[in-house]
Amino acid sequence: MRSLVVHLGIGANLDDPVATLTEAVVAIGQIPGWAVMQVSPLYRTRPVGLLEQPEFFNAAVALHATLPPEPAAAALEVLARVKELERVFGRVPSVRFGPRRLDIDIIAMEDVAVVHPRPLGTEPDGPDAERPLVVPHPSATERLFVLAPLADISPNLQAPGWAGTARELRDRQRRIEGDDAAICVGAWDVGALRWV
Ligand code: PH2
Ligand code: MG
Ligand code: MG
Repeated sequence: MRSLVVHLGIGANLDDPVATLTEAVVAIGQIPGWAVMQVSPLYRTRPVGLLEQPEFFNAAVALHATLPPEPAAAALEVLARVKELERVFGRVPSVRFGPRRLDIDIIAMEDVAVVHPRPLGTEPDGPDAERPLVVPHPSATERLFVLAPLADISPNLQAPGWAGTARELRDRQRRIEGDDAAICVGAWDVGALRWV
């Protein structure tokens, strides 16, 4: 086993998204062998993909995880853990890009670069179940809702294949999507375990 820094993106836009994300951060920290290092500010974000749906809230989490040394095995283990959390939080299968109660995506895992078929049951989005697991996340660099919180906690992160650091990519994406696309609405309070 080895310890890896894992960056996760979390998002929600149904029911009480802020409460869901708050509870999700706490639950992520309770996974055996995982330790949360940093929780980003919370952002209110414009829906990407399917526009006619409630606005999202998004954040990013950096954690240390004890994982198998082999990259694909490590990525599959993280995927299994986050899918289990999504299930616990009551995510129901939905259309791709559609509304969701809790979405947890693997943004990056240090030097891990993996494309691997998804194990059955880890992708609830119906017709898209055939999409492979890809780490780093294939569209992270084109989404301000991922880059804005990520750059706040890990500005110098440059995952395999990225053309720049999280901060550089965030700045570029902000110019493309505009300031309204992701608005910071709170900072994580480590003592209170919520955004304030
Ligand atoms: N997630 C999606 C599709 N669109 N838009 C925003 N603003 N935030 C998200 O987390 C999001 C999205 C698919 O997972
Ligand atoms: Mg997602
Ligand atoms: Mg997802």
